Amino acid sequence: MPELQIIGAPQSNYVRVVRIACAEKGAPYTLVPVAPHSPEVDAIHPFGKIPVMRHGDVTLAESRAICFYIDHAFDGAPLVSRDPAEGARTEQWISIVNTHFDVLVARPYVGAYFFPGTSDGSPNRAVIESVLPKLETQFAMLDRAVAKTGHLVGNTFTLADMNVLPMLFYLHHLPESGAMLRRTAGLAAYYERHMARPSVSEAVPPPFPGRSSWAVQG
Ligand SMILES: N[C@@H](CCC(=O)N[C@@H](CS)C(=O)NCC(=O)O)C(=O)O
Repeated sequence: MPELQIIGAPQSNYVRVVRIACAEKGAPYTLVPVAPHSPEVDAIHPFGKIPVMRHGDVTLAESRAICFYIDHAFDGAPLVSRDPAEGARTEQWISIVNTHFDVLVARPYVGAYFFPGTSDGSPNRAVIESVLPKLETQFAMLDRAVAKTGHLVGNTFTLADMNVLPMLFYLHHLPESGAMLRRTAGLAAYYERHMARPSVSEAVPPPFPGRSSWAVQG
């Protein structure tokens, strides 16, 4: 079998999702740790985003498509149930998390700390304050979703869980969101439990370039 390459910096949430998926499937891969818009990435993703993937003649962009490929091309337990309703529920949670939680709340908040766009590089308080009420609502929504089984879908660890955990990792390490997560008991227990899973803990991202740790001042 040709080498499976996952291409993208390990700090990326979505690179981590794909790495967790590979580990869950037992699919060996080589990480090519390059930034968005690198030539290797631009050759595959129309907008230069990471991750992208190369496996022999197969090249793919977008984490969901890459995970589909890994799920179907490799042996191992399915990442998404083949049962229509259960599989669709997994897709539903991936879509909700990617189009609402990530884009509207988690990404602007995390960006306000790590890519603040302020003249002195300090956290962008205007963005942080505007997003915090929405974050509370989104945490409550996720808390309800995992309340019954400790998973987003059914009683197993699916791609829906793999998809949200890397986002929660950043939120856990930042001041207001970390405190909010710890106050949201069910979601906090969900986070701690699944962070300890080998596929997840083995893909902990290194700090962003120029930083020595994830510790951040509010
Ligand atoms: N929908 C894409 C999102 C990928 C994405 O936004 N990647 C970020 C890093 S986490 C990126 O490449 N950002 C650079 C940019 O948007 O220019 C996926 O699921 O793969």
